Amino acid sequence: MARLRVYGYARSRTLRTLWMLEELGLPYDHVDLSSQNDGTRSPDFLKINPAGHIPAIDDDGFKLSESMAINLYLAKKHGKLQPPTAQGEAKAMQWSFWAAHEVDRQVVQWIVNTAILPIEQRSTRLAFAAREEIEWPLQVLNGELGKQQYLADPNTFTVADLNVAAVLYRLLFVDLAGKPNLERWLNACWERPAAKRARAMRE
Ligand SMILES: N[C@@H](CCC(=O)N[C@@H](CS)C(=O)NCC(=O)O)C(=O)O
Repeated sequence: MARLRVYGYARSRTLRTLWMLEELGLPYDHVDLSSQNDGTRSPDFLKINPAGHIPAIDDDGFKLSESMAINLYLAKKHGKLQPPTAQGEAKAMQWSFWAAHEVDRQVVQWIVNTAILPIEQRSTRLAFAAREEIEWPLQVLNGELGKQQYLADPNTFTVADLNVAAVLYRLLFVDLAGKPNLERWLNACWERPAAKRARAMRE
């Protein structure tokens, strides 16, 4: 059986997959490609993910893309970080879809326009709009985390927490005063040894 192969550089959404793989403790091969030099548009990579986005995996011939789906698949396949009930599994999907839809693109837009682009290329308008768009979702998350310690299984870290905390990686570097439950939970998730190993690949 071939080793699982993950495609994408760590300073991208591939961080989410790398964190999951570190949690699983399985051996894997990392193909460190990006959009530079047309890496994500090369004929070889388009055979892995025709959409040309990272992360993507090749698990012994089974090809999968979309960071949230990859992690849900790996948790289920290996029975690790997998909520134990059908309801818990549904909650993990709910939170993963929520993160992808409500905060992923918006967080990237905000950070790109406040910290990543050269100053002359940043748009205050886009940054402000994105920050405003995530305010309500972050309040919702903070409220839910005031009722229970983790998202899908009240007292246990699962793939739901990994997926959402990974999408919110950039919030580790901003002031979360006023959202103490979110701050506590985000720090706890990223304090995990597997999370630290994944972070070390990009920082
Ligand atoms: N919804 C996708 C988004 C994937 C995505 O946009 N990845 C970016 C990197 S963070 C990418 O592939 N950029 C390079 C390209 O599109 O060529 C996921 O969560 O996996």
